[in-house]
Amino acid sequence: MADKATMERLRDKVYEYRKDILQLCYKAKGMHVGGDLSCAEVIVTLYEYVMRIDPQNPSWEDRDRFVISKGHGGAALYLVMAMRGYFGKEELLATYKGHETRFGMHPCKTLCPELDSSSGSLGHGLPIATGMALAGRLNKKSYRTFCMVGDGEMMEGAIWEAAMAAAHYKLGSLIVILDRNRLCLDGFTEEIMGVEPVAGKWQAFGWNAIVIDGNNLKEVMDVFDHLPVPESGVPTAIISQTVKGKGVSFMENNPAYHHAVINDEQFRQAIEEIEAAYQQTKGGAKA
Ligand SMILES: Cc1ncc(C[n+]2csc(CCOP(=O)(O)OP(=O)(O)O)c2C)c(N)n1
Repeated sequence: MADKATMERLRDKVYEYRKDILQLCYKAKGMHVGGDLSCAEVIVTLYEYVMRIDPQNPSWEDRDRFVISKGHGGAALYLVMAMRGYFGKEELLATYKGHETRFGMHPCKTLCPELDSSSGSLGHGLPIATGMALAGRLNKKSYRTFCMVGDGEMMEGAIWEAAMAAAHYKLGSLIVILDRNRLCLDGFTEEIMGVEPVAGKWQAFGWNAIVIDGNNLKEVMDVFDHLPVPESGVPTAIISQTVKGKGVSFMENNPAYHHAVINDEQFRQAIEEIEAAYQQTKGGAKA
């Protein structure tokens, strides 16, 4: 269970993350900013609090694995890895999406070996993560495998093949975090291809389904503090209800900010809003 100092440290990291995402988006002249902002609390908590990792030894065999199946969120992953010291944040900020960079829009393990997997073609990350979890059991390893899936990505059939296989092979060490921000590329999921009932679908496939407010840091930390033990043999899907574009008024719930370029004035306003929210919550433990 987290103490107050840990919660405050994570809260500060979440604000730092949101400002850095905006900086990356502004500098790179375009990025999948909405979904990177929605998953802030979860991805920061995973890398700063939950996962058993060693940034000095990225290929440590016993490390927990993380696959960002919604691979267009590559910047989110690079950023939390930079925050943990896998590589320098300065290098990321200076080279993201540039020529000959190792930090392209979608994560590429060939260019960036510190990653656990490449991703980007929606639907492929969860099958990869399922294989990692199965390999862990066959190799008698105790690591967990975490996989972030988008709610638009739930429309890909391969997600459900993997979900079925994970339950069949009783992969209790596999944890999906479903970033339920209700938007996909160009609109709301329920208008484009309805995915509800989300929790019911994962349960019907033999998974634990736990619904949380994914933009509430305390709820996010709590759910990871109380994960079922891997020996339970049941994989877990955390349905993380979030707001796409969270923290920036003109981006929130706005399909135009799935992938967007932001101008000087928008960048200034966005940073001001994040900073103002930070000043308000400082002293409390709510991010
Ligand atoms: C197989 C495949 N089809 C289409 C795309 C293009 N694409 C990129 S992001 C996206 C929408 C994803 O929505 P969601 O999973 O909800 O992500 P989020 O809203 O969290 O960014 C699509 C269709 C893709 N990357 N891969």
